[in-house]
Amino acid sequence: MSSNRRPRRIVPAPEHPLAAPSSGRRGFLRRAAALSGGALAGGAGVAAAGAELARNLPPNVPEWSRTLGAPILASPYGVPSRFEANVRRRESPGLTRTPHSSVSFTPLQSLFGIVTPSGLHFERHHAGMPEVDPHQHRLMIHGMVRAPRIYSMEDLMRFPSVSRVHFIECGANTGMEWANVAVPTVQYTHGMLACSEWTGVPLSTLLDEAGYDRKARFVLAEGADGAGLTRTVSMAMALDDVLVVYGQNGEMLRPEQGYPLRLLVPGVQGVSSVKWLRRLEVGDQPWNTREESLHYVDLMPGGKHRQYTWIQEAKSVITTPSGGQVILDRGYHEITGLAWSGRGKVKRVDVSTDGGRNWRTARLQEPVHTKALTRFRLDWTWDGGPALLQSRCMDDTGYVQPTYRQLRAVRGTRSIYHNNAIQTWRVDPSGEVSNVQVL
Ligand SMILES: Nc1nc2c(c(=O)[nH]1)N[C@H]1C(S)=C(S)[C@@H](COP(=O)(O)O)O[C@H]1N2
Ligand SMILES: [Mo]
Repeated sequence: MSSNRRPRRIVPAPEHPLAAPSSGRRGFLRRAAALSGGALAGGAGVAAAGAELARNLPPNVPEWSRTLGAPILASPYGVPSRFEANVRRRESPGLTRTPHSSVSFTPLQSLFGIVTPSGLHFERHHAGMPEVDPHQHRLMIHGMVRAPRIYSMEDLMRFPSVSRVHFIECGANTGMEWANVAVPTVQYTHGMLACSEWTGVPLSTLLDEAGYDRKARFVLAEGADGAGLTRTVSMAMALDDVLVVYGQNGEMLRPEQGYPLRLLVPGVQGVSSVKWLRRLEVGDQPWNTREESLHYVDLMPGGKHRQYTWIQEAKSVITTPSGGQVILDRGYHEITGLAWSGRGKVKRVDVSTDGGRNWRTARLQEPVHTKALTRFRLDWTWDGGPALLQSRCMDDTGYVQPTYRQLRAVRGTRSIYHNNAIQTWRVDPSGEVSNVQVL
């Protein structure tokens, strides 16, 4: 019961992506709901009888109200309650051959607001996670610059800094769903996605400092991991909003996110945000590295590959109710989810409960940041009948998130990257929510 917002009313998804929902547990929760009156149709709360109220008055207080609690510093670096143990990153079995070149997914179904707790930020490593000593780490800037530089972390942290909220989405997010439904929960369909407040130095500051050549058009970023991951970033982006970051949600980056230094390319597919950043080379042509010629290219219907598609276009997904959850009773439910666009701000999110025939505009949580996750919410009364839940994002360029039919007309069904189609969750009269595709 621990992982969900309304444990009594919506049962969390099974922990294992391939595991059948545990009917025993669900049965228990149904009974519990019935006993406490939670199954009352239409009731958003539980009406308590007089006897129940009396049983809840002092001296009838819970066990933990009668004793001393744990002392301070029970945990010098705080961790979540043990009752939240179900809220965790998960790996999709069989997705990759080794855990060193794999992905763990963010449990989007369990999160509130727009910030991903650092410990739940999805991980994507090409050659495992290096342990980088911040005292020995250096960032080199060279190539078409007047004054090549090598910075220590102390040097970098002396520059004027900025903090900004941005999402990171792997280009392969939702990539398993191109041809048909492949995975059961939002953690696996959309969980290569996270959003943090990042702190660091604008790349433009460092480029100015090195005196970049005005004829330069690209910057190569290289990571210090065994993969030596390299990606080309355009000079236009580099001078616009790219950051060299060391801070994540108020503290130093987590090792999984590139401690002690990473590139952060807002709005662009995750691979460009090179972790454990050690080298920046300024040049006048793209480098066509392995990760931008062999991988991270889009296979188009005609058989050609499209290269350098950087931007993560407008996209959204309902996180509650979502695949694998069970709605226990009719009546009021809040539909909520996340929307984002690599081009700017989310302007509007529409929600449909009938597979796209009728749409209502959702509330957006303020403030809406640019190139950041945006929380949307809509009131819904479930009448107990079948429903098809969808969300559709529009960004401030006017771009509207496509249906699967629209996306496939352009991209076919054999791609891996950049699937931003409208997601559908089917609600059965039993209350079970599952992943389906509506064209
Ligand atoms: N050096 C290095 N940088 C990297 C990677 C990597 O394996 N090595 N993976 C990339 C990919 S494919 C993605 S999607 C993002 C993921 O960032 P995260 O692990 O912080 O979620 O990091 C990118 N930066
Ligand atoms: Mo990625």
